[in-house]
Formats: sequence, structure tokens, C-alpha cells
Amino acid sequence: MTTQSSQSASQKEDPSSIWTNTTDAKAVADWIDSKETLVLLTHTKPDGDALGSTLALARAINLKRGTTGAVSAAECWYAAPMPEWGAKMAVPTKFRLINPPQPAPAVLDPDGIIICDTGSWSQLAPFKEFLEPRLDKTVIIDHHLQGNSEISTRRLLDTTAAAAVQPTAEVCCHLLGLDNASQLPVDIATPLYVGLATDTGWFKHSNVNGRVMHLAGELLDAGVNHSNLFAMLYQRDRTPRLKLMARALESLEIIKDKNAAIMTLTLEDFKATKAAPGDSGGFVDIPQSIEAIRVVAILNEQHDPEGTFTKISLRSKPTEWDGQPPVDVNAVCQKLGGGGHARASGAKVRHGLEQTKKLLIEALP
Ligand SMILES: [Mn+2]
Repeated sequence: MTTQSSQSASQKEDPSSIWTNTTDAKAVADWIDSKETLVLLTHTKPDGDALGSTLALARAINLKRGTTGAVSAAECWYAAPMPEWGAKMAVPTKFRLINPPQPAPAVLDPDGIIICDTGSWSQLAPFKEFLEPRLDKTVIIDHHLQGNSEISTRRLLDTTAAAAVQPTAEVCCHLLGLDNASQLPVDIATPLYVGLATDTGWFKHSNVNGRVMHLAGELLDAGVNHSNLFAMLYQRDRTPRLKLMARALESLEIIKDKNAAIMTLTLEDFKATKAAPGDSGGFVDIPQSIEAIRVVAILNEQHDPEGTFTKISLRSKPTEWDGQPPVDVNAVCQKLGGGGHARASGAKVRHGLEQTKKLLIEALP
């Protein structure tokens, strides 16, 4: 989710103020070469693409300069929480983990700042204080449709890419003087592959195309171990998560006239299975295996100092069904005070499960 900044009329006339590509991979590599010290940033709660793009590029820079460990020319900063496998994958590259609301360390003043997989203030909040006085030192490498163009005039932006690692791979090749990604060292190819695989749902989503598979092929040729990565990312569930999954599936309700599937998880479900709030991630994808289901929701009952609330996650299939276009779950969630993307969206509702479910069914087309 991104929030666009308001633009004044004069800003609109300046092409660099519009969220478009303003540079190319070669120019970004040359710009990197002109900087002595570099910090790589990405969005909060870094995912596979965020970690993959920053780690690969930091490694390419450090490899070129022969710098390692504490004296690395390039280091990555991440805003927690970070997935367990992410911290493991990041070693031995120098990185710092910032725990918001703790701000980024202002003691460091790098010559250049590379921002990967986002260009939105809303996703860079923990770094805002650090970034604001240094916007003339930034470059953005991203694939998102929206962003705040004032964060950098140098934007390597490919909105047709499935993952930020695609433009990042090009920059890595230019930096290291390679013809293609199959020549990359395996410790650089691996995080790139993680970004490509995770942002495509392990090559399942509608953003998969020939370019994605071509880069995947080159990275495999570079020596990436596909099976090890799959195990690292998708075969590390804890038992409570599977017990919670059983409860979620048990709660499954099919709303026939809306081609919708709804699952609910109560506070008691989490307590009884000893599951953590994040353990329900991905459950919303499971009922999409039913052919007639067009839209799936999972409702999680949660508690905070203000009381009980319900967190809704919605997904819709990208394909037509019975002549009907895909459901725009962003529009559905906006009716409930939330939002997101057309195919994946969410909302936080200050009601219990049953009341929220009623409101959701009313909001579905
Ligand atoms: Mn991404």
C-alpha cells in the first residue's frame, strides 16, 4: 500500500516529479561507482524481494571493491520485523536491524543511499528522519506503480517487472562487467532468485512472464540451489501453525451467491493452538483451490488496548469466471475502511467476528 504525496502545479510540470523511470541500469552502476560509502534501504517488514534486491546489490558493490565485514563499503539497513530466514540469508553481508519507533542511526553519513523495492514514504517511515536531509544522495530501484517521486530524482523504475530484483540484477551485471546474470557469483544470484520467486508466489502469480523465467533460468545457471531455497522459505512451519490451519479450514463458510469463501479465527483458536498472530499468513490462499470461489476472506479476531477488533485479509483470483470480471478487493476493503491492491487487500474493523462478517458479505459484489 502506498500513499501518494500531493503535488503542486509547478511540480507537475517537472517530469522528474512524476513517478516514472528517469535513468537506466548502466547509469545507476556508474553513480554507485562514484560513491565511496553506500547504505541500502528497503521497505519496513522486508520480504524476499526487499531482502533479495538489497543483499545482492550490497554484495556486488562489496565484491567489486574487495571490502567485507565491518569495513564494507555498502551495508543494508532493515526495519523490523524481519523474517527468520531473512536474517540467516543476510549473513555475512553487513546489515543493521532497526526496531521502529527507534530511528535509523544518524551517526552514519554515507555518500550514497540506494532504496530498493519501494519509493513510498509510508513504507520508509523509520528512515524518514535520516533520509529527508539527504534526498540529493538517493537512487531508487523499484517496480511499484506508485511512489513519492521527491524521494529521488534518480529512479530505475520498471513497473512491468514482477520483482525489484529484475532491475537490480541488471545493475549488478553492469557493476561487475558481466554480460548476463548466469555469470553472477552464486551468493549474489541466490538473493536475486529469492526476490523473483517470492514476489511471484514461487512462479505461480499472474506477474510471471517470459522475462521472469528467463532471469530465473540464468540465476539457476549461476548455481542457485532451488530446492534448498524452497525448503528455507516454505518448509519451515511450526506445528502450531498447522493446528491453526486446521481450525481455519474447519471454520470455512461458502457464500454461494457471491462465489466467496470466508474463514474465521477467534482469539481462542490462537490460544488453544499456541499460534502467534503472524501464523495465519497464507491461509487465505488455500480456498482459492475451489474452482467456483472467486474471492476469499480470512477474519482474525485480535485484541489491543482499545479492545477487540477484526483483521480482514481478502484475495481474489485474477481470472474471469462465468463472464464476470475478477473481484476488486481493494474496492471491497475501502468500504470497510481499509484498502490495498485489486487482488490482495485488507481492513481492520472495530467489531467482533460475527458483525464484521456480516458487513463484509454486504460489501462483496
Ligand atoms: Mn517487490
